[in-house]
This record gives sequence, structure tokens and C-alpha cells, in this order.
Amino acid sequence: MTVYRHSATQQDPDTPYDEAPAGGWGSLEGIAQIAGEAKPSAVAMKILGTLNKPGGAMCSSCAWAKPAKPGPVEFCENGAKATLWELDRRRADAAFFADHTLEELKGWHDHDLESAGRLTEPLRYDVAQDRYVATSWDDAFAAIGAELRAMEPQQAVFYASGHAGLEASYLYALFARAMGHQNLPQSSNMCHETTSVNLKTFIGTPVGTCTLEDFDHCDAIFFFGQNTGSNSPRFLHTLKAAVDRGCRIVTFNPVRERGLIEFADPQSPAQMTLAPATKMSRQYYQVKPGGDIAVIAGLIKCVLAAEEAVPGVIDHEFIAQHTQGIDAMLEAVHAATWPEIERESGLSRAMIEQAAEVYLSAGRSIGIYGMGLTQHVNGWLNLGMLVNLLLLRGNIGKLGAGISPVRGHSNVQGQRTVGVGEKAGYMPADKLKQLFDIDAPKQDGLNAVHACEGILDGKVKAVISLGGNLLRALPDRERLETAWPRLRLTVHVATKLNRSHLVPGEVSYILPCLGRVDRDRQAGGEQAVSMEDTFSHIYGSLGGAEPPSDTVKSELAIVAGMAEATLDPNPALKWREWTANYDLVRDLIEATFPDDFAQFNQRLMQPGGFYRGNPARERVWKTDSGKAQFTAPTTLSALGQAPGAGMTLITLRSNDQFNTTIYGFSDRLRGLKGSRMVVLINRAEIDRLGLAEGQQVALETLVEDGVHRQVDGLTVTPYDLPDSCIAGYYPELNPLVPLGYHEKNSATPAYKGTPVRIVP
Ligand SMILES: Nc1nc2c(c(=O)[nH]1)N[C@H]1C(S)=C(S)[C@@H](COP(=O)(O)OP(=O)(O)OC[C@H]3O[C@@H](n4cnc5c(=O)[nH]c(N)nc54)[C@H](O)[C@@H]3O)O[C@H]1N2
Ligand SMILES: Nc1nc2c(c(=O)[nH]1)N[C@H]1C(S)=C(S)[C@@H](COP(=O)(O)OP(=O)(O)OC[C@H]3O[C@@H](n4cnc5c(=O)[nH]c(N)nc54)[C@H](O)[C@@H]3O)O[C@H]1N2
Ligand SMILES: [Mo]
Repeated sequence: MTVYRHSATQQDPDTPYDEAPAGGWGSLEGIAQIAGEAKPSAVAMKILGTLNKPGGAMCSSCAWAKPAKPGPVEFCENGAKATLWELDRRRADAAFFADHTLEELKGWHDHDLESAGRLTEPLRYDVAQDRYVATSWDDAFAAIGAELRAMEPQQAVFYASGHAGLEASYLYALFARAMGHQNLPQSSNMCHETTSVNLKTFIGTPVGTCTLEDFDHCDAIFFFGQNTGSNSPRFLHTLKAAVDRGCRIVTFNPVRERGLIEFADPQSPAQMTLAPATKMSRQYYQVKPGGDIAVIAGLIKCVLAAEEAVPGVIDHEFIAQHTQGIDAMLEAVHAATWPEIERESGLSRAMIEQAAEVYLSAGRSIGIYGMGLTQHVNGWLNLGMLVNLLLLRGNIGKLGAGISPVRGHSNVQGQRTVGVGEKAGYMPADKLKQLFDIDAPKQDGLNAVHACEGILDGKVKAVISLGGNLLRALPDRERLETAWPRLRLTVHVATKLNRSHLVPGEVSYILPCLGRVDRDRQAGGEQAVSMEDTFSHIYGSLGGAEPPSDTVKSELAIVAGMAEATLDPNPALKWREWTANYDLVRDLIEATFPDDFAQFNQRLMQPGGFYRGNPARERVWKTDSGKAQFTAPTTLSALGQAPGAGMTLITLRSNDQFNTTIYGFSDRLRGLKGSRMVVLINRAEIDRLGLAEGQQVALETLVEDGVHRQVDGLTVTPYDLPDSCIAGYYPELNPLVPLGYHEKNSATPAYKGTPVRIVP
């Protein structure tokens, strides 16, 4: 395989990166390290064996599919880490909190906070002692209910990280609307909201059009900004199978991510010991951050040139019947010149032509993308261009083809499907009226960025978090941390202690919940929960582990407890009955969303999940025009602001973290370890800027909005990146990303395109 970078050196041979392929022995070592720390019981190992298999628990890590015919081991390094981390035998109990003030805990690293172990009892913040103290569930619910009742519904924000199952999430979305608001920001607001909003306008669906089956039939896969090896490792098996049968992968990413270069299947004894690792990408291009619009404009130019030479390359019949707006799109692409495309993408025309050959010779192509496309100011156009490219050759709505965003949290997509989101339409008003006699609020609510603006200007008074670590995950962390204590109420439903819990409002609670792998016993017996994967398949999940304490409640029970204490009595809101038997909640989900959830309870445990369908897959376009929409590019850069004299910062995840949960300090697949406080930059740039390897520097944001943003104490580390691009870790560098610097249509923060300057 060849690795291309548009610079004289092609690639830096001195750059440290792991010589070993993704998967392989290293992934087993990663698991062993967590097992050593969290000391899981023997049962934990048994639970791992049932992970992602029918009748077992669905992994709490990423949203990748759970196949109907699972392999002997259907979990990856990161799934194992997440599971063992949840089955932690250490306890952050009342005694732990009696020992530590928040002031002290603020000095701890994120890793150490979560290492305190599982939360075991409800806790109330006591200002006088600056400590969390144990309280009862009744007192906690009563106090939370009293606070929420005392404010205007619009002053409350209900955040959800993408963990909680469909049942708890549905009740959460119902609770908000029954209270009179839809301020329901979700982790997707920082993630794939760009997808939810823009794919909906382009092709009439807020989610991807592919299913697992398509990977058995595609001829080519185009990867834009998705790091499979770290973030959805089970996908590597699917890709390997595709490569083995001749499918070609072309990758665009500023970073040479190991998993997309080569992969040794840790489940194949032969590959672990004898056979060479599988070469994954046929071509790998180190595009500049924000350069994908230009790349795709180039690819489209190549398609047009090929059509001119030999007509028939473009699927004219499909375009005539199914699409709108091609002329304006073609005109804009014609107007883009190759020198502009080369400048914005950082790639040469020859490279893009070479990539286009793969697209032109493939009958069926899939476009995969992740945060590299969504977390940009012009993320909408990144997606618009990818849709353009696919539509030109009829690559949406046929087997082996489609657009496939890879979703993050295990149930992030499903939460939205059942109404967690700020838009009025996410829960149909007629159903709310009919089922619960509730008048749904008509106004859209607040997404994550708008909720933060509300906190900054004092309009928001309460933040309830169903999972997550909002203060760590958001942009502009330092600004927000100063505003947060002015909140009247903060409530965290959580499994483990994290940084957000250390910035309490005037009244503040931590409510400990069951994790995905814990047994959920209710009055009506043991309960299953469910989730939706990245391919819109829905699975039941049954935990098998003993909960960390008798006191911990399920997420559903906690949501129901808060709702009951807050809302006026309404005979249609049967919080206690629903808590006793989740089947009843699934019946409600089915009644509210009949097209997606027909026979929900009957199909709950179907191997491989049940598919809720996608009209775009059938070439039914639920857009305003009833057609799939081409998008005319208005710019060739996804960046909101050219770096100018500065550099573009991309924030990365290591394979030793799950978002803000930091398992350890190695980034094995990138060959980095020891510290996460690094600034990665190529050697030529180090020289050009007069820096030295190992030097301590600061980064300063170059967005002019009256706020000075700087992070100190970063070590200059040479790394193979395109010129003018630097990389560092999420969440350490979040204080550099301005809250207002986000994707245009969806307000997804531009975590992959912040202009910064290095301050020696
Ligand atoms: N182990 C682990 N797994 C995870 C997570 C985790 O933190 N750890 N998080 C989960 C969540 S919530 C999510 S959303 C997913 C995230 O998974 P991904 O979508 O893979 O997100 P990132 O790792 O943030 O970055 C993706 C890639 O984009 C590249 N990139 C950056 N800028 C650009 C650009 O302008 N263009 C292109 N083409 N590429 C670019 C980066 O180099 C990186 O390889 O993973 C999920 N799975
Ligand atoms: N700079 C930068 N910032 C980013 C990103 C980036 O790429 N760069 N990515 C963004 C993305 S894609 C996302 S999705 C967000 C993630 O933002 P969040 O979803 O808010 O953050 P997480 O780190 O996933 O949340 C971890 C916490 O969830 C709790 N938790 C874990 N399991 C459970 C459970 O089963 N139930 C409950 N109730 N709680 C649980 C634990 O207390 C844990 O500490 O961050 C965003 N922020
Ligand atoms: Mo995410």
C-alpha cells in the first residue's frame, strides 16, 4: 500500500507510530491492563463471553452492529475495556465522599475520578462541608421535584449522553414534554447532529442508509474521517472480509490511522502467529483538515471527465427520476479549479485522479464518515459533497452502496428515534395528546450549544444529565465552568464519578444507576432494555452482573422517580407501573412510533436485531421536494476560518479512552504513550516554527470573539501530519474550541477545525 502526502518528503520516516497492525496482541494487552486495575470478578469474564450476542448484554461502548450469527468472541478491545470498567469492584461510596472535598477532587485526573469505582448511593452536595453526602432516594426525588416545580419549564435542560436504553430515554423525553419543554440536548449535538440535520435535507433521512449486508456486496469503500481501529474496532472484521473478497478501500484522513492501514484479526490464531496482517486501505491520502470538500470536488471533476470520454459513467436514469439540483452543483464544481482544489485539500491532482479510478471502476460504492466530516463549520457541505458523489453514480438505495455515518455511543441514534432531542416533531404531538392527554410544547427547545448560551446568560436554571460528562465534553470548558455554579439545580444520573459532578449548582445531586451489564430487577421481574445501532437495527439487552449495591436504581426508575415528583398527577402517566415492567414502556414506544417499532416486544430478542427501515434505502426521498437533493458547493473548505498564520487544530481520541473516560495514557495504535498533554506536529513545521521536540508550549485560539483561550503545558511531539495541521487530545484541549464556532445548520462544535497558534 502507498501512503500519500502532498509534501516533498511524502512521509516522515522518523515519525513514531506503532509498527504493529491494529488488533493483534496489543489489543489483548490493553484489556489485561484494565482488568488489572478494575479487578473484575470471574463473572465479569463470563459476561464478556455473552456480550453482543442474543440474550446477552449489548456493549455499552460503540454503536456498531451486533451480527445475527456472532463470532465466538463478539467484543473488541474497547468493548472489553468499557465492560470491565463498568464491572469495577472498587466503590465510590459514602465513605469515599466523606474523605474528599470537591476542592480536593478537582485536583485529581479524570482517570483517577472514575477509578474511585462505581457510585453506590444517592448523594446530595453539602455546601458547608464542600462534600457530597449520602441521602435517600425519597429525599432526593422530592427535592429535585420541588426545584423543578418552582421554575418555568423553559428554564430546565435535560441532557442525555447516548448510553441509556430506549425505554428510559423515551420516558425522559416524555417527562420533559409533560413538564412543558423540549430542552433535550443530547451527545449527538456534539457529534453526528451534522448528520441528523443535513442528511435529512439532502436525502430525507437523519441516519445512514447502509446495513451490514451492504458490506458483503460493495466494490469500493471511501473513508472520510472515521478512525475504525480505535473507535469501532469490530468494524475491522467487516472490512477485512470485504477486502478479502476484493473490495477496495480508499481513505482520506490527515492522520495515518493504523486500523485503516493494516489489521491482524485477534480472533484468528493463524493471523496472530503466522499470516501477515491484512492490508486495509488500497490508497490512503493525508488530506488537510477541512479539505474534504475540495477532495470530493476533484473526484466529481474526474467523474465528469470520464463521462465525457465514455458516456454512461453517470447514472442518468437515476438522476432524472430521483434527484434535483444537479445543474447548479455541476456548475459550481466546474468553476472550482484544480489549483484551488490542490491548495484546499493538500493533495495533488494526480492523487485525486488515482482515487477517482477506484470510484469509476466500482459498480457499488459506500461512503463512510465520522467526526472528521461532522465536526467542522462547513460540515453540512462535507456531507452534501459526499452525497453528490454517491448520487452521480446511483450509489444510494441499492445493495452494496450507500452513505454510512458511523455513530458513537451505543444508543445515541436510538435515543433520538424515541424523542430525545430539542425539535418539536421528535415526539408526535397527536400521540402525546392521545396517549397521555399532554399538550406538547410547540416551540423547539435548546440543543447543547444553545443550552450553554442559556447557562452563560442565566436563562437556564437547571441541568439534569442522564449520563455523560457534559462539562468535559463541551467546547469552551473554562468559560462554562465559571457559569455552571450559578445554576440552581444540577442532577447527574451516573455510574461513575466524573469532572462534571465537581461543579455543582446551588442544589446538586448524583444519582447512581445500573450499567448496561448489571442485572435489572424490578417488581415485575428481571428487565431487559434495548438500543439501536448505527444501521437502525434494534436489540434487546440483558445484564447478568450483580449491581454494585442494593441501593442503585435503573436509569428508567430514576427518570420515573424524578418525573413523578415533578409533574401534576395524571392517570395516564403510570410511572410506577412502567418501572415495574418495561414491556409496558415498549408498548408505548410502539404506540408512539408505529412505523419504527411494530411488534416491539415480540421482536425484542431477535438475533441480529430488527430493522426499523429507512425510506432512502428504498429510494423514497422524504425531503421537501420528494427527491434526493444535490448540493452546490459555495466554498472548497470546511473550515470556518482559514488558519492564516496559525495552524488548524484537530482534537483526537486515543484507543485508551472512551470519550471523557480515560482508561490510560497510551495511544497504542498511534505509537504514543505517557502523556496526553501533547501537541502533534510534523517535523518540517517544528523546524519552520523554530521549535524543538520535547519543548513545552501553549496553544492559543485565533478566533476573534473577545475571549482569550489558551491551554498551557503541552509537549511538542513530532508526528506525521499534513503541513499547517496540529493535533492534540480531546477533552484536554476543549477549552480552545469556542462555543460559537460550530457547524452552520446543526451547531455541532468544530472540534476538528479550530484555528490556533503555538505560543513557545
Ligand atoms: N475507543 C473509543 N471508541 C469510541 C469513542 C472513544 O472515545 N473511544 N467515542 C465514540 C463516539 S461518541 C464517537 S462519536 C465515535 C467517534 O469516532 P470517529 O468518528 O472516528 O471520531 P474521532 O476519533 O474524533 O476522529 C475521526 C477521525 O477524523 C480524522 N479527521 C480529523 N479532521 C479531519 C478532516 O478534516 N477530514 C478528514 N477526512 N478526517 C479528519 C481524525 O484524524 C480521526 O482519524 O467513536 C465512538 N467510539
Ligand atoms: N474536543 C472534542 N470534544 C468532543 C469530541 C471531540 O471529538 N473533540 N467529541 C464529542 C462527541 S462525538 C461526544 S459523543 C461527546 C461525548 O460526551 P458525553 O456523552 O457527555 O461524555 P462521555 O465521556 O461519553 O460520558 C462519560 C460518563 O458517562 C457516565 N456513564 C457511563 N456509563 C453510563 C451509563 O450506563 N449510564 C449513565 N447514566 N451514565 C453512564 C459516567 O459517569 C462517565 O463518566 O463529546 C464531544 N466532545
Ligand atoms: Mo459521539
